[in-house]
Amino acid sequence: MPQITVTEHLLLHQKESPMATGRFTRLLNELILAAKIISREVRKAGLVDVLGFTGEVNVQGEQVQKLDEYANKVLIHRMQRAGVLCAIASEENADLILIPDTFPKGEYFLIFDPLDGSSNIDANVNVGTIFSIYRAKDSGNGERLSDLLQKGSEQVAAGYFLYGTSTMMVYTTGSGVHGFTMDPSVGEFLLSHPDIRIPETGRVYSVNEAYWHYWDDATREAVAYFKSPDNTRGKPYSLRYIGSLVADFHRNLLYGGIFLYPADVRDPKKPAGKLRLLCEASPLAFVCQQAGGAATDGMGDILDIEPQELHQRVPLFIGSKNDVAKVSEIYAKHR
Ligand code: AHM
Ligand code: MG
Repeated sequence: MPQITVTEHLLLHQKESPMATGRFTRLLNELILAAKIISREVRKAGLVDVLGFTGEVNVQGEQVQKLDEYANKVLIHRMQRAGVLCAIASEENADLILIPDTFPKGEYFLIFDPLDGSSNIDANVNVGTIFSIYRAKDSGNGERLSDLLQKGSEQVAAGYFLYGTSTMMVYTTGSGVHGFTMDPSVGEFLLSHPDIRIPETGRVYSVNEAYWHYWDDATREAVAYFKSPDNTRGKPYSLRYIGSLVADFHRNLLYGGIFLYPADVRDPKKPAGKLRLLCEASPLAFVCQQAGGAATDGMGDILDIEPQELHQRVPLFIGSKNDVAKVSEIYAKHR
């Protein structure tokens, strides 16, 4: 069977788009190269001295691990040189990262979580890189936040690299979701999951249920629904929670299910939950929507939220369409 590489796939799709200039393909190719470098490093994590905390604290107030830092540096270094970006933003950097004058600039804005789930690295659990791409608004030069912050529905592309039992790339440009698996013998991502569709109703719910006491009534009712033998499925969903958003999301995308990270009413630092709108929720919401699923913050579609700041957090309920609709229905009842 002929194998389609991700580069071939990008070129074929580029041909179908009248807007295509090849610059966007270049952007994704640079991103793929960065991910291959990160994947190589993640693979040898147990062999070399890259595990453990550096002792530093990132912009979110969390301890940074060495691999987070490495992934962040690789992405910034490569993407600043891509020649197609006007600015970059990372979960690990408080401010926008500009393109030095020595490199050509472009029209795209890239935002990423360099190594999502990194608190699991020491236990050899799957981690991933989540990315989101926008075109800068016409109004400015693409170096001011106001030129760049846009709602998720404006994304040009989004996806993730999952460093799991194999390394995968899953992405959308707004015409379906496609998954590629890295063949390590040739160092290429090969099309393995064309046109991924998430089942309309899932069989898994994924949430950190230890926070039950800190949830509001709507969240408790929603989680109780998925556990109940009397739900519309007629039996409880299975609980699966890795604690790596990108890995939990990927499993639910393939098998059907819902991932929940609600607001924590106890913790004043987490009134909007833990996850970040721009580098986690929006890109996965775009992928999910393109696979036939949905994502809400309990009030409305994640993709319709106008961001106010770079590191804004948001409650996230994402996955199979009917399961997300159930959560929205319960939240609406409690308003
Ligand atoms: P990170 O981006 O710093 O790794 O944090 C986000 C991670 C998600 O991958 C995961 O879903 C969540 O934190 C788990 O949080 P908790 O331990 O509160 O359940
Ligand atoms: Mg993350």
